[in-house]
Parts: sequence; C-alpha cells; structure tokens
Amino acid sequence: MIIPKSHPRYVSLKTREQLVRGNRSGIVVPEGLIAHGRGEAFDYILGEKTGQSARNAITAAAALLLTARRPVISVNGNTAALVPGELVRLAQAVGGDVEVNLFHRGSDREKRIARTLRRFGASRVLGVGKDASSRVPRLASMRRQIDPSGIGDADVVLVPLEDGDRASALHRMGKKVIAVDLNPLSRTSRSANVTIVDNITRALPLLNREVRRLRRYDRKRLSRIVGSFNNEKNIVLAVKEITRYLDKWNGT
Ligand code: PTJ
Repeated sequence: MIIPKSHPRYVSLKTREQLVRGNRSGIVVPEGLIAHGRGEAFDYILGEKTGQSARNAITAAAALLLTARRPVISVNGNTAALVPGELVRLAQAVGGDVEVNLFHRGSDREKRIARTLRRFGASRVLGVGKDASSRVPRLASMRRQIDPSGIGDADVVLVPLEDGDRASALHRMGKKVIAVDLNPLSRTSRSANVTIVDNITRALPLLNREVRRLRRYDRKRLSRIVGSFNNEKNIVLAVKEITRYLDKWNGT
C-alpha cells in the first residue's frame, strides 16, 4: 500500500503498514497488531507527542544504561518490525547486546527476528534457540526463557512493549528495568524502575540521541541523574499530561 505523505495520519498509517508487513514476513504475531491498536489508543490521548514525562524518563534511562555493568536490550516481534536499527544502535552505544525474547515463542520467528537485527548491524544476537537456556524464576510465560550470558547476566534490561509480569520478575532478580509503554497504568509501567510513556517509534531515536549527549558525563554525574529520578512521580506526570490534553477537548 502506498500512503501519500500529505495524508494527515501519515505516520500512524506508515507504522501500521510496517507491522502488517512484519506480520506477513513472520516477525510480528497477529496479537502484536492488537497490542499496537491498544498502544495507539493511548498515543491518541497523549496527543501523539513526546511529553515532558517521557523526556525525563529518557534522560534517566540513558544515564542508567550508560552506568550499567551489563545492559541488554530485549527485542520482541513488534519492536523488531518498528525500530530494528534503533535497537541495534542503542545496544552498541551502551556497550550491550540485543536479545530476542518473545511472549509467543517460536523458533522460526526467533531466527527471522535475529536475521533482521543482523541486517541492521548487530554483530551478535542473544536468546535464539538453545542459547535461551536459563529461566526467570516464578514467571509462567515463555518469556521466562532467557540467555544466561544476556538477560541472565544483565544488571539493566530495556523491555519495550511488555506483557506485564516479566518486568516485576526481572525486578525480583535484582535487575533494573527500563520499560517503554504507551499505557502509563500497565503493570509493566508501574513495576519498572524507569518507564518511558511514549511511542517506541518516537522514544528510541530520542533515547539514542540522549545516550550520545550523556556519554560525555562522568559516572558520578550519571549516577546523580539516576538517583534523582522518581518513576512513580513521573508516571503521575504522564497521567496529568493525558488529562491536560483531554481537558482541551471539554472546554476547560
Ligand atoms: O512478539 P511477542 O511474541 O513477544 O509479542 C509481543 C506482544 C506485543 C504481542 C506481547 O508482548 C503482548 O501481548 O503485549 P501486550 O500485553 O498487548 O502489551 C503491549 C503493551 O505495549 C501495551 O501496554 C500497549 O499499550 C503498549 N504498546 C503497543 N504499541 C506500542 C506500545 N507502547 C509503545 N509504543 C508502541 N508502538
């Protein structure tokens, strides 16, 4: 489908098309299309913009990734279809790795996602097939299967577009979790250490830019940024941004 750039909903339609193509090529599960629709509904009431709450979280996330001993970027079907290059660039910029970790696990899809990430420059992709030989304790979903040298060893994990229970399970393992989720009220958003309430398509380029900016800072300064960030308060700010946006429509 060709979408004219002049269409008022060009970005949204282009993003949908990327996911549909990802579905046809075996990267995105049909459930991923539904998940995206859920996200889009929240994006709509955020004004389809990156707000101050997301910007605060992006700065904290960049500082956390730069101070991590072993940062790992978890990749699922939707994110591989939407922002493959940004995910690989981020892992490289923070000296980490990308790991395929799927809710609807399937060996063919894992390999396709890994191939996509390699095509976008990843020199190695963790978590594929037998490499995901460790388990996250007390996690029922297939997402429990992790690579011992990746998420298993990580101190900081970026988990974009989650399904809820893994963020708290990783937290119980003593790992710091960065979430990207358009729903500020989701379980993932509430249990992560840093929640970026924004569309992954806007948040990842901004996060990469922030990592490049903060790379000049020394460790002490980066730790201060992480220490002064309060996720609970920042989620409240995201909710306020939504209500403020909605208020514009009811004349208040
Ligand atoms: O590829 P798999 O097998 O790992 O499956 C991936 C999906 C996304 C299908 C799976 O993780 C899932 O079912 O997720 P949920 O439970 O629907 O949660 C997805 C969350 O991501 C929801 O809170 C959405 O609001 C949010 N979301 C959807 N699209 C975006 C988004 N957040 C940021 N940017 C988006 N583009």
